[in-house]
Amino acid sequence: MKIWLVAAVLAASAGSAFGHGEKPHASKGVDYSKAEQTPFGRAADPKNAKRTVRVDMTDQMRFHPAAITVKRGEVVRFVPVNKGQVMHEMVLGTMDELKKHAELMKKHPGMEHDEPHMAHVAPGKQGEMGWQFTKAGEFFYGCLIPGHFEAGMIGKVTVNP
Ligand SMILES: [Cu+2]
Repeated sequence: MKIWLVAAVLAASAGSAFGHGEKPHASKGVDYSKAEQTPFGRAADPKNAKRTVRVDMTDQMRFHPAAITVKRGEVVRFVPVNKGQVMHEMVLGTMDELKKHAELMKKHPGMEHDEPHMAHVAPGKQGEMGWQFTKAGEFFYGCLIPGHFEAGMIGKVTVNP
């Protein structure tokens, strides 16, 4: 009986921390100690970042910078800034995952979602996202608003061992 209760509470809290569309952005209400390991790292409290990377997003469908280099284990505080007139988002992932996700967004343009590895930023606003790159390799960030990724709105994160 007790075990079931604990499981239910855990499921409920995981749902609110990593669920879809409930949080204004990733840094709020996330229990980082429970952050899941993904193929491209894990969510981290932006307060623990020693480095802030500002990423401008433009209606020319570009990120500036379009490439960054980090050390494995490093926690980065990303501050995506929307310099354009339309919605943009910064979604971290592997190239495979971003491509799949972009396809999904095309089929369901109204799809709302919010997870610690993504920040949706309205025109003129800025977001915040903390991420720890726990694996060496090449990862990416893309804007998955339909059409943007295909237009080249993509950046690369090189994680050195
Ligand atoms: Cu965009």
